[in-house]
Amino acid sequence: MISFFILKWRGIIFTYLFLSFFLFGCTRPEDNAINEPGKNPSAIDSEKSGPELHTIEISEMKFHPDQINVHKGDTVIWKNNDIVAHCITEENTKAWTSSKVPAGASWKMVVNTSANYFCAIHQVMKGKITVE
Ligand SMILES: [Cu+2]
Repeated sequence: MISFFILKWRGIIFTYLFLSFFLFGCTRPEDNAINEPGKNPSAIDSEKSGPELHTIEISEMKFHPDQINVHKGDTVIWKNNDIVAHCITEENTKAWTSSKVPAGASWKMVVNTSANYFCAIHQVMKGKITVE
């Protein structure tokens, strides 16, 4: 009778150990992947995401924002939400220009170097792009 109980408990204990081996075997690698030290998930995301898109709105005769920081190869898009046409022109050497951007239209450019720019139609309108 006693040996029967011992065998029964042995069976339960072995079953428990057997199951827990599989349960821990399945869950532990996932836990480690999530909590692995030195790996910041957001840092990995930012490495993966390629060139960014920056939007500058043109309204009330101003660029909004009038200063932005970008990474080399990012795209900047100017959206003319004003009621008149504007242009986006490199200020110092006129290295590049959008030509006339009608009201409601937009123009975009891949940025590789820092630049001061302005609207050649309304020369008080100025902006700056800094490549970090
Ligand atoms: Cu303008």
